[in-house]
Amino acid sequence: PRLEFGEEKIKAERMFGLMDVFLKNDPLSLQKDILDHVEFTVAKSRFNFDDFEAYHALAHSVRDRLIERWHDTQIHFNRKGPKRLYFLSLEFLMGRSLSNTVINLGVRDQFADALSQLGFEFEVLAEQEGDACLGNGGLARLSACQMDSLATLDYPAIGYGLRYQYGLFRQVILDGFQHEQPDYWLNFGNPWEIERVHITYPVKFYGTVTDEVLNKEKHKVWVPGEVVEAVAYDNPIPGYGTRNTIVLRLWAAKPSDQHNMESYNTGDYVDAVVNRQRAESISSILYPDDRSYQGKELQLKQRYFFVSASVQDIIRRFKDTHKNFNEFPEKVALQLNDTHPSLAIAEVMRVLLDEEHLGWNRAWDIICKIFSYTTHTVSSEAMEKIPVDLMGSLLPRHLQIIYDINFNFMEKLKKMIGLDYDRLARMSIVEEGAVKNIRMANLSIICCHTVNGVSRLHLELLKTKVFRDFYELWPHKFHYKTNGVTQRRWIVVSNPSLCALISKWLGTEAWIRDIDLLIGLRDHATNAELHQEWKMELCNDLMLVCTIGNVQVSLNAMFDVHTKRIHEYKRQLLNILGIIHRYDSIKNMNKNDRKKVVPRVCIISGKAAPGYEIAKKIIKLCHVVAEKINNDNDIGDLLKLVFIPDYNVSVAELVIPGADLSQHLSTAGHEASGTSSMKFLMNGCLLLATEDGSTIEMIEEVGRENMFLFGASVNDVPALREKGPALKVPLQFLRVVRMIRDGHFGLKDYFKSLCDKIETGNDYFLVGADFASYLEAQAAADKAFVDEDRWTQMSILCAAGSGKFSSDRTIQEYAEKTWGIQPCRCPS
Ligand code: GLS
Repeated sequence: PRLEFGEEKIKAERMFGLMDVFLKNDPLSLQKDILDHVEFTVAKSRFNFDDFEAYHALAHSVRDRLIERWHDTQIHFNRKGPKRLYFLSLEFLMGRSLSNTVINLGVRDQFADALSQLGFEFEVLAEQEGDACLGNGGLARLSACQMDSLATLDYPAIGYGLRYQYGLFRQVILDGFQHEQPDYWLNFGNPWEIERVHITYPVKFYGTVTDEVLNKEKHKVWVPGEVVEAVAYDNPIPGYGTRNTIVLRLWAAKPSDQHNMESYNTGDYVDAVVNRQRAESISSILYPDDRSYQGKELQLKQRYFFVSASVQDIIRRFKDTHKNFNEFPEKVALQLNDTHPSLAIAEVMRVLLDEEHLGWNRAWDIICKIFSYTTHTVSSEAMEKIPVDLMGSLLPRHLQIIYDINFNFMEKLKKMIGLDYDRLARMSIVEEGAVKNIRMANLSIICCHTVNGVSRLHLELLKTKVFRDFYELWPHKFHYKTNGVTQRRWIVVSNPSLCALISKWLGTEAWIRDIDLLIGLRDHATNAELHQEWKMELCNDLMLVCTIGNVQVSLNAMFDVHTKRIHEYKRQLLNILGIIHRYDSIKNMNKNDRKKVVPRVCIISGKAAPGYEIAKKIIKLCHVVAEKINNDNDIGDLLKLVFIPDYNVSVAELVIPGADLSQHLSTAGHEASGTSSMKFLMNGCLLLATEDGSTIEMIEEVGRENMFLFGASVNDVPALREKGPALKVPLQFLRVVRMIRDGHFGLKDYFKSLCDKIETGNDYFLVGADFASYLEAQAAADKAFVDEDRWTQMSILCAAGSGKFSSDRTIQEYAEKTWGIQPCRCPS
């Protein structure tokens, strides 16, 4: 039963009554707030401050408004006591906060006016903000979009993550090679977070487990060898069109007072302090590899640190209002964003057993009701494994618990499937072998009530391949929620002119909260007046052109964009080979034929993991090819190739609105979902894509005729691979690979290993096999582009059909079908 806090309730009611006398949004109040922050927060004279200082003062004034709403939301949630969602993710790619925040709070124009009277321009100040890059790629940006939707749809949710001091490395290109530089993003302060010095938890590592008798019952006691303190940093996340503001709570590691006290008496005081300081390194760095687990001690420490602090916080919040754990599953839903936070399962079990003394059966019953898991991976090889030795030394009690869970599961499984030892071995949490490992995906499937894939095709692959054994055992556990992205960031913030155009033609701004309304654009898809305005919008590539920098391009060209992490399966190489083919063809054309060529500006952008050699060679190849083409006067404006360095959320916000065509070339069956395609689609950009991940669902929404599809389907892939050296590849393909091998672009020895990778018989990602159909799709895009009306109509239909790919839809499905949470809207 909930405790009633009579006093607090009365206080809270009084506060709601006072709400409208709190922060005001008229120009004078805003100006006063900004100048107050200049003077007292930034500590500059209000008569003399620059853009950067103005940005900080502005951000603090916006933050004040966020805090006010967040407090109100918290009070409301506390009064209502709804079931809460706890979203655990090791990565959040938030990007910039200012523009998104003022739009969600509905105060953008007010702030812009107030600033202009002070002599500042909102857009200029917004440019002062750096990106918060606390994540690698799609998975991390998805978490950010989902937080925006959770707040907007009024769900009582909290996000938990790590406050890395170094975000994803900055990519610097020197002589065409990628170099990595640390992103010490907190250097200039972060106005969007609130440090909670009083919200801290001890996190234990190493040590031993002993038995203790308490009330005649035996209990395990973990005596740690090291203790580190977790400090909370809160980042409020405002909803759009609602007062609700939720929080993303990020943990930072600090030395603990309980740490190694005795060494202070031994005379090595300075060494002891330096040692203590090392604790901070736990949360200092984001691992830059987006698809593999390194098995490093620090990485495991980091994961447990984040999980332990979050679980303590969740249980503390629950115990504030509950005397026992009976209602825990009705009040708590824990979402594991991939297996990265899956140690939370063992941690909750440990707390319930060893600290709350609930007994195995009760604790296990709770575990099975509260956890859900989403996998973002398509291959078994990429699944996370933790060496047993490492786990045993760092987290000795957790290893015991995982062994116990596994023992119970294996016993049950034997009764169900008999002594099929191969299958038992495959399904066991413990992988036997030279190095024994804990399989975190198996742990997650066994303990979670629901396992979600991120697109319909992804679920199919999970059922038939990756998790087949488990699917046959528990078909009811497996579901999918196709990913989505937030239209607030990806249209309203990043493409304001398109936003205005859509609102004008739909006659409402309601689509910003209710994306299904976008479909209304279909009614105007052939309207000449809309075509005229839409074309103007499509031509508006200026921002993109500015981003490209010093390469001269024609505004009439087709802007063809390929932006994402560099991976062999994403096949940036296919794009570059296609560009070489285009270059070679133009070179061999006569004057008349050249007149028919559609001018192209090809843009590629993305980071390679620092240790991923082949990916780095792809980046270098892109640069040498660009060097050759862009300096060939004979080609002129007909073809340009540009690599934009340091792809991040802010670069995406510039590039996506300016793109005419975007490429999504993963070998079918390798992209779990893909989310950048959704952002392009919403912006009316046409897609050139394989039938992979969520693209299959896009075909249903916008129609095959409005996309440029190519390549082997997921069912064709195994047979093509099997052909090996007998696989037929087109002559054009052999020719372009030969050009690289022969040193047409220089560095032929350096690129040899890259060419070997796509040699027939070796070509795992089927670059050669898909080349002919890729060129056909490219030709179809050229043909459509010259027919302006057709292109415009296709573009309108893409935007109109993109509604399904809003994260609002994704979150609503999760809330209703997986988490069992209800909206809880704060009165406004
Ligand atoms: C990823 C997948 O590779 C993407 O296809 C997917 O869109 C994304 C979000 O679900 O998750 N998995 C991963 O490890 N990084 C990703 O971007």
